[in-house]
Amino acid sequence: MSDPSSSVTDPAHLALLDGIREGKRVALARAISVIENERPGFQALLHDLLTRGRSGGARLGITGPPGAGKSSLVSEIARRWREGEEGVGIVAVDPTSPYSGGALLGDRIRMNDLALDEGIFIRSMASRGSLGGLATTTKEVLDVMDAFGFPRLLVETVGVGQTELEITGAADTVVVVLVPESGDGIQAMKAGLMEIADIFVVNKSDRPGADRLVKEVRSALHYRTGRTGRTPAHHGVDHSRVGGGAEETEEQEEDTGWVPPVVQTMAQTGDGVDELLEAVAKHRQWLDETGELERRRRRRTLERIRDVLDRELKRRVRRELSTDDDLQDELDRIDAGDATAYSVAASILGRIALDPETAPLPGIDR
Ligand SMILES: Nc1nc2c(ncn2[C@@H]2O[C@H](COP(=O)(O)OP(=O)(O)OP(=O)(O)O)[C@@H](O)[C@H]2O)c(=O)[nH]1
Ligand SMILES: [Mg+2]
Repeated sequence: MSDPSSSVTDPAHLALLDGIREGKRVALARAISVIENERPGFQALLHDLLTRGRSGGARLGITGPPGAGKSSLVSEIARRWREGEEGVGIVAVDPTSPYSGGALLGDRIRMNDLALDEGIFIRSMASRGSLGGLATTTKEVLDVMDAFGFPRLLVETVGVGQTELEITGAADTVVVVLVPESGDGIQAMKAGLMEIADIFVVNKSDRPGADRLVKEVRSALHYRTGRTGRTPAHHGVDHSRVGGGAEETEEQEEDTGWVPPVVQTMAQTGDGVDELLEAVAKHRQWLDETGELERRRRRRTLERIRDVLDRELKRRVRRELSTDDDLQDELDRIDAGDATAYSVAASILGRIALDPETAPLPGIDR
């Protein structure tokens, strides 16, 4: 039975909502496609899914340079969670191609027979939506998996500049994977990874230079915390303020903060993955106890409102100005000195806002 208060009007989408409620994976897969392709009514679908309940699944982000072993780690982690019978939703984000990274993950998972596991759902996607950045769509797909009821969510992004940093908008806990080769230690500082990492992994510990990299990262972390008397500011938040008054000593401040541990792994063999999961659990406990989880989630929600607005405005502008022809009259008026790009933009904005067809988000009452 469909919910009479639903904002979804499309019968196909109503069927998807029912299917998701009944735990049907095929409905989940289709709903994700609707959202990924930003098909008409996708916002209403998300709205309904999110208002009807979330599992509040823990979101673990894995990022790092190409080939660092992120997918290998993801499949090892998923396998362990499944041994504990927990459902796992996985999103693999590929910055360049919608296929290669995800296909690789798919292969790896298949090797481990994980893809056949009903408790695991894997989706790979491109990092850029048609109108958003890492996007909003990636985060929405995680939301859908959460609404479906997966208590564990994993998101893998290949760290290339911004996407690496954007993972903080998608995950509660961010794991940055580094490898001994290619001077990653130094690069990490440059790319701002120090700020976003909750946990560092030095993978490919079988390779030479692993111990040195661990030391490098540790000393960089120590330098940061030692110099400022604070734990690293994470996600724009000054952790020294978490749960403490101004008169606290530096030592006490550090006790309430989080110093990212550095864990060594060999993802290929699974060595160190148990230790990594212990660190993840500890971080989660820290998030809960300090109220940081709540703060991070609220910050993400705030970001989401901005993202959705941004995307919706772009969408409407595109619809309004689908071809250059739409602007010929305005161009003439600008030529004649009766208008400027600014006055034209202002009047288009007014039109977009007032159009009764497009003013509310489709299917959602104001
Ligand atoms: N020697 C060694 N190789 C590893 C280890 N972990 C992963 N690899 C190998 O590194 C290669 C890349 O592994 P992936 O797990 O696909 O790495 P990734 O970071 O997901 O790669 P992209 O998604 O393409 O960026 C594969 O050939 C793995 O078998 C490790 O601990 N030691
Ligand atoms: Mg991968």
